[in-house]
Amino acid sequence: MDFEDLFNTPRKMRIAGISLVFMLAFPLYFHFVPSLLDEDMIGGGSSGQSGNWEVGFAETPIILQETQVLGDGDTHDTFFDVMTELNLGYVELNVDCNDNDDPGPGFTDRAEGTSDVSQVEGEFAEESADGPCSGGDSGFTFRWDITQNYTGANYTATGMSESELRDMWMDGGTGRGTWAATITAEINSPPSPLGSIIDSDEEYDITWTAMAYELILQPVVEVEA
Ligand SMILES: [Ca+2]
Ligand SMILES: [Ca+2]
Repeated sequence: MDFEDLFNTPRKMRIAGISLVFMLAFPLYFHFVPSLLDEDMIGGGSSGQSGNWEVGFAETPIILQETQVLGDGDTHDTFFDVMTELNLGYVELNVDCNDNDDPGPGFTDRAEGTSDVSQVEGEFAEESADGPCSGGDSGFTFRWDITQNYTGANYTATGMSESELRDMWMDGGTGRGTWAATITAEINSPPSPLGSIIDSDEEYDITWTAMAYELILQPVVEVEA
């Protein structure tokens, strides 16, 4: 067949034109449809495609602070109600104290604590600790991860879908409720009649922090060389 025979009538030209459209349309169709299936059917929504992401956390701390002066063997119950629509990264209880009542070294007071997580949603381990009231990072700290492995540090995720990241960075609705702890004071003073006059109590700074956050995901745009 001569090449000219293909186009020598209007009808043949029209058929050739339609054929051309299909030749272009089918590869385009098969090029795009799998990616549509990926997103809408396989990945569950428009977030199914894997890629690289800048992962960040916009943090909003929820804080409760109180100060208690306690004598030797005194206890104080502290409570922290946590309710938020945001995700929770962690809950922390920090008890600080700085015993500077005694002249010279020694006879440092101490802080003791035990937690009560029975009124909190989810499974959390009880904590207990004690530490000296020596200023700086003294006393003790309890910390519970509400979102597993939460640090709040930004990072780049590679080869992950948006929904996988959202599943990873969520608290599962746990951590809400009333966090509680009992703090017990241990007061030490020089063994003399004046001892209890020199030092009979200590001031305890109690700080509860629930770190709430919003996940910030930004796709990393690949620039091909
Ligand atoms: Ca003391
Ligand atoms: Ca003291």
